[in-house]
Amino acid sequence: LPLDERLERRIIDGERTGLEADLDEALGSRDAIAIINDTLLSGMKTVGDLFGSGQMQLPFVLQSAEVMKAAVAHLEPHMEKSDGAGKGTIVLATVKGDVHDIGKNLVDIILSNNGYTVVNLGIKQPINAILDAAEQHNADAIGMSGLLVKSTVIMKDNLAEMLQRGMATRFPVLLGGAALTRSYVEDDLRDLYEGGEVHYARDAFEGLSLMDRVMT
Ligand code: B1M
Repeated sequence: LPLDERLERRIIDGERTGLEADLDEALGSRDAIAIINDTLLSGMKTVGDLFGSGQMQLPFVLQSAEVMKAAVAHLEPHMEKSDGAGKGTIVLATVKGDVHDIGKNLVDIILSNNGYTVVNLGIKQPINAILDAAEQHNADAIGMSGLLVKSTVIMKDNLAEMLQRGMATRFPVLLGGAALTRSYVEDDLRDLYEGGEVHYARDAFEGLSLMDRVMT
């Protein structure tokens, strides 16, 4: 198989042997971000489609996720880093009840590489933990990730909780994850999040440009 297809296949099949060598070869002609966006994520999308249609069982999805994580870890040192540190602090978490963290961790990498301090709380984080960390670290923003449809409801509850506690004006919120849509965040959630700032990030790069905007 050609290199690109081979890499995509490794994600789909959860096959790690030879992964690093293929990634190194790919780095010869493209940058790390392009390899992730154009090739690896397309493999993950196929995994999601196969799982969604019942053609792939969960343990195999997990294997694919492990290979994806290993690939990102291998590519990370090759990513461009900006010199400017200390642009601001964001507390980042996958919301309560949700274990998906590949996207969140990509956001962490992209923001960290671009001068932000990221306090990454991990997965299944209740709003209390997120708000405690935001206060403790004097965060400039809160980022929540979630891939399950039920996580979109949790995010809504989290915003309601922030409103109720009078914290909406304090922390701008960035939301991302495959189950969200732009209109859900920018129409429905914004409507209820009166006085606060809530943004939708389609991918890690939109997350970065939103952080840049929030900080100006
Ligand atoms: Co799960 N899973 N999974 N899964 N899984 C989905 C999300 C699903 C769509 C698959 C499907 O059915 N087609 C489906 C959800 C359906 C729904 O809610 N309606 C699903 C399901 C059902 C489940 C379980 C319930 C399965 C089960 O147990 N029966 C279970 C859930 C457990 C739980 O959370 N409580 C489960 C478990 C798992 C694994 C553990 C096996 C594994 C996760 C491993 C891990 O993350 N460590 C897994 C995986 C890998 C997937 C799919 C296949 C791939 C997700 C992924 O990593 N994508 C996924 C299918 C899909 O998404 N289409 C699926 C790559 C990643 C880079 O994308 O996270 O979207 P994503 O991030 C993007 C953007 O969304 C954005 O930036 C990234 C790109 O730059 N982004 C942000 C994300 N967060 C952001 C935050 C920001 C900004 C941007 O700012 C704060």
